[in-house]
Amino acid sequence: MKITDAKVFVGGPGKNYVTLKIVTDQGVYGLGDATLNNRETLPAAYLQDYLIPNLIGRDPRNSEDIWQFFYRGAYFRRGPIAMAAFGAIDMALWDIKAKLADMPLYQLFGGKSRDGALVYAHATGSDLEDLIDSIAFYVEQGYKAVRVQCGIPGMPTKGYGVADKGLTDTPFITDFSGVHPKEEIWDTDRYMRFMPAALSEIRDRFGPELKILHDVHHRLLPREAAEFAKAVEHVNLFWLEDPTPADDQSALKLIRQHSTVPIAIGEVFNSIWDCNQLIENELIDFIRVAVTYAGGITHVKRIVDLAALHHVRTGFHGAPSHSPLCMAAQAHLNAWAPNFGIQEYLVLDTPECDALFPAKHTLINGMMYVSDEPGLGVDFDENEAAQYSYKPGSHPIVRLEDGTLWNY
Ligand code: KDG
Ligand code: MG
Repeated sequence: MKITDAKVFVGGPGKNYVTLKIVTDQGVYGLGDATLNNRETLPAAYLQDYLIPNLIGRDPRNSEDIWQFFYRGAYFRRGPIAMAAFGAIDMALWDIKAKLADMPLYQLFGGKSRDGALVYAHATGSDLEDLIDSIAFYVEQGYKAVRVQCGIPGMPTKGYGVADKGLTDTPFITDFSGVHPKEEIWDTDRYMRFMPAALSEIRDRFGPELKILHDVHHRLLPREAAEFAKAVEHVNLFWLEDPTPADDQSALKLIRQHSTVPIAIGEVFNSIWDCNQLIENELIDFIRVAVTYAGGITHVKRIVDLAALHHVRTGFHGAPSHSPLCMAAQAHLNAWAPNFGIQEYLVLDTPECDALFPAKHTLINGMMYVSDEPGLGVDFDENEAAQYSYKPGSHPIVRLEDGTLWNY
């Protein structure tokens, strides 16, 4: 069996999805996602210029050897662009493998450990009352877990994760007016004065059952993060996400010394080498890698297995950064993983997105049910894709009030 062709498509409804299609001499094809948010043309070029020419003629069933060939063969290892490109190839090869077996992908990992996987929604408000309305909206829809992000009084711009248009607006964060980023202003003191009390009030309003998550989005220094984690301990958060930028992994020790609040980190990690020490030293509770950014199913499954040895559960990234293909790969891992925790999931199933990526995975009452179709269970309509193309866009950047550049 041989790979005869592979194509990359960039574009989609409201997003620059990077979709890879690998075609074989037996008519079976596989699909993968290489969408690297706001840098989409780069994994696409890596695939087109270097990886695809080396894929043609290989046996697609040898997904492990192909992964090692690209990872070791590049000499310069890791990095989000390369790992997203390898991730798409790997996802597509697992898709082919499961289609050949005529099984849904989770069967190749060891079958289902659960029927539905818990997901969390994003609640957002420009102030606390708005946020409470937004949480109530998701609770009424049956969600058991909600991430809560709030505008901070007195902060000149809205703060991370706060949507522009009210309670159900998806904060896509990409500004498609070009590659020059908009600027936001961050003020740690205002955040530290407001957010712990706001989280307490949310807990009081919604009671003990609701799983409440909050994303600091890398904004605090280690000592501040420890103070924050201590201050919110009584709120009983499901997790506190990215309290500090995790490049300095020893910072997490300080948080642990001061608080038992569960910590979730990893959406910017792209390899096991970014998180093995955090996991082995049991400094985190949830690992947030995404199948796309972290080298595909082959590599992420290794991270999940290492995490399981250290009581670290999964909480894969699922912002509207990834295409339904990555979300499906994660849904199959979620169905299997003995150490599954939760899945971030923003409903993107607009009619346009469903037409581009037809699939039968379902979301009912805040639980995700993986489809039993062979493979990933997501298709890609090339005729639909023909109407989309790449649109330049950017994340905002963040500065302190005096102009100092800060962490987005
Ligand atoms: O591209 C950046 C986004 O994926 C990120 O800001 C989303 O932090 C995020 C989250 O938790 O979903
Ligand atoms: Mg996050």
